[in-house]
Amino acid sequence: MPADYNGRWEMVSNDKFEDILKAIDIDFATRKIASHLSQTKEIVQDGDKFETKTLSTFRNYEVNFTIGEEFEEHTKGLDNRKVMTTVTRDGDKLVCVQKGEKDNRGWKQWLEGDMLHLEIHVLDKVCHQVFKKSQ
Ligand code: VL7
Repeated sequence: MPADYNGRWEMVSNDKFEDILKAIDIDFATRKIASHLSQTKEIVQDGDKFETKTLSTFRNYEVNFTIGEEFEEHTKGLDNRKVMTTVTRDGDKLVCVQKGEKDNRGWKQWLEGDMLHLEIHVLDKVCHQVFKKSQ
């Protein structure tokens, strides 16, 4: 059975997030706010289909995808770019590639017990977020 990402996940750590914000040209004032946010992930997974919400007191971001199907992602409220996004599986890991203006952009997500790990990368920068299952 593939990994089950369903549920609500509360951020417990967010290492090097500001490096990512800089790499995607987020302005100083927004970085100062964004880097101190606690994020919550809400994921509804049905087989290969995912509906995801990343929530915070400042901004929310929703993106839905199906494994293996490329789509145009608009990073609305984040860096407001358009990227061509594909999410695939590598075992139980989800591997996302976001083709666009910024090289080597994407993320990897996996589970370890009741923790969800998300590694976000852009250029040579890597951020590691950990979330704990809450519901
Ligand atoms: C989503 C962060 C930050 C601009 C505001 C910060 C608001 C809360 O796509 C993502 O996750 C996947 C995998 O879990 C969803 O399916 C990452 C957060 C990206 C980029 C850019 C800062 C402005 C933080 C939305």
